[in-house]
Amino acid sequence: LEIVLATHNAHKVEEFQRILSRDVPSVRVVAYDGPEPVEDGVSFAENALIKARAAAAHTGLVALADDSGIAVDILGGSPGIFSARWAGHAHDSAANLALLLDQLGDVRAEHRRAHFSCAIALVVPEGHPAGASEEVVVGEWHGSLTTSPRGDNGFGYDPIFVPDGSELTAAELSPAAKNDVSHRALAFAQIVPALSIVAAA
Ligand code: ITT
Repeated sequence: LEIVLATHNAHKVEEFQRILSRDVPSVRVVAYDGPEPVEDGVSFAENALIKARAAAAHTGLVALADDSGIAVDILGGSPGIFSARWAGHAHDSAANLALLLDQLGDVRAEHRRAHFSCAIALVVPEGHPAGASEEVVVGEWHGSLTTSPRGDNGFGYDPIFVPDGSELTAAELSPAAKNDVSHRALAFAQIVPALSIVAAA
């Protein structure tokens, strides 16, 4: 099965490819280079569906999309769906996490709770042998935020996120260790059954 991965974020593509080749090796991923839809949903799930629908419509292929971000309890769930452009510049991770640390100031460790969310949408277009369908799943990864960045692996907010049960930040974990437990891995595990059915059709 050839599927199109509706993301322009190279880090997500890399994590997806590792997880896919581990869990559904019969799937081959092609990158999406068509027009980007306006992500005007109010949730990770809505935005993931918007992206997957656009990629499926443009390519005629089965599409997967990821919409994700980090929610900080004491900030009422921000940055949330605005995580990619929290400091105003899309994908400037250093600026985004510096702003977030600034906003938290010297808030004590027990009040620095946060979680990553990842919504994955699967859209099977009309005409596919499996029949047209849509499904969205969400995975969460809970932990707390450090006061300064640590580690070089991963991307985005990984250097300031310490998952529950770990002393290391997500950026200090190996890629394989992150992919065993992350919000993306948890969401992915939930979409595997549907993906396997589509792959077998
Ligand atoms: P696409 O829309 O092209 O997929 P994007 O990066 O713009 O790429 P999002 O709108 O879903 O995608 O933003 C996700 C942001 O959330 C991302 O840029 C990171 O800042 C953060 N994020 C998501 N998953 C993360 C992870 O596993 N580790 C660290 N930060 C993550």
